Amino acid sequence: MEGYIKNAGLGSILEKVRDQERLSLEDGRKLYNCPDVLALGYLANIVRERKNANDAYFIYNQHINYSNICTNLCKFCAFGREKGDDLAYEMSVDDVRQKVRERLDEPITEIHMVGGIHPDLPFSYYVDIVRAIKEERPGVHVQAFTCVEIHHLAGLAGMSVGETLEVLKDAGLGSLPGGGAEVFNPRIRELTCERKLSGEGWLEVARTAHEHGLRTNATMLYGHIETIDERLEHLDALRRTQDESGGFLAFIPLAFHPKNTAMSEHSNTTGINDLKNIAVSRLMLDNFPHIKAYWVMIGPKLAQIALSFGADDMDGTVKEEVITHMAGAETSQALGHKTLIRLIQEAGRVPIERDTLYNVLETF
Ligand code: V47
Repeated sequence: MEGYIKNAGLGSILEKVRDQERLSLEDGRKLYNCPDVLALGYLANIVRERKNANDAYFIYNQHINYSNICTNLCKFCAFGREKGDDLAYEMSVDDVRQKVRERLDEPITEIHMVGGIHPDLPFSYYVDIVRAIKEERPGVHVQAFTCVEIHHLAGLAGMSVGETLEVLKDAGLGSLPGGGAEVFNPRIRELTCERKLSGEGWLEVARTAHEHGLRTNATMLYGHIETIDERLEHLDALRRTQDESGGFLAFIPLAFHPKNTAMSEHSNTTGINDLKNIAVSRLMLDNFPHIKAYWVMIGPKLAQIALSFGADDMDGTVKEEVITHMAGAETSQALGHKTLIRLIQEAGRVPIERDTLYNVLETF
């Protein structure tokens, strides 16, 4: 295998990976530019197995998107709507409660809840929806509100981000999902999401969450106008933040879905691009414990293969996914518990049902 990796031009990176030495941005460029995806997978798999052995995680979760009304209206997003739009919706606290009640017979351990940047819902609404979820399902872990939403909520509450997080924590918030990161570079933000919190602002909220004992995830939306260097800069910013705080749990590369967006002239990402982003992120983010292959975006079949290209997690059952499906995703909106186990076993990995914080619930 050593000869094969050398022939692919990655011999010096193989040595660094074996010696557990940090890869440079130049190494990252080499990896992204390497046409041999199997060589990338081989390297990423060394790190993947060192960190997570033969285990592949999944979770029994439920997604709730409390509202799609959004003032940011990012060009890559098919979910956000202006208030008054025919497709705009907003759940009341009781609607959110009802969503939880509908599935009380299922062994859901996590509720993943995000929405848009709503122009006029008060801070109390956000506290109340978290509280309502915990009242209906006291044992569930509420992973809710991206760093962008948290920044908005702090503005509504007239409090610091830290104080805002403390109030939400008291209401039952358990951790933050990784959305809203997009690509941190200001050029990309200017061209695709000019009203959104800056990359630096996103990282600052994540840092504050970590200081307040809340773990968070991180994402990168790839496959639109970003360059390889802008991807690497994004990964490097996450790596440096993680060096300081250690609070990130998982990184999830998000494949851009162009349909119904203001960027619909772009094509969908390819399988090779998806696998490259999984592999390169596993190699660059040496201080992230987990890399997720989000089956909703790349499809269950590729997510299964991604388990040999750096990923150690397939996310979960999900159900009623809206954000990617509004943007034309052709995957189903839910995967059964049994299907997830089968996908992982067939990939030659050991399926581990986890909770949000990666505590093992059951090994199959
Ligand atoms: O914040 C928006 C992205 C994110 C599109 O933390 C799009 O475990 C692709 O962050 N094509 C929401 N992506 C999803 C997300 C997520 C999903 C699963 C697990 C976790 C986690 C986080 O999706 C948004 C935005 O970055 N997005 N529009 C689109 N057209």
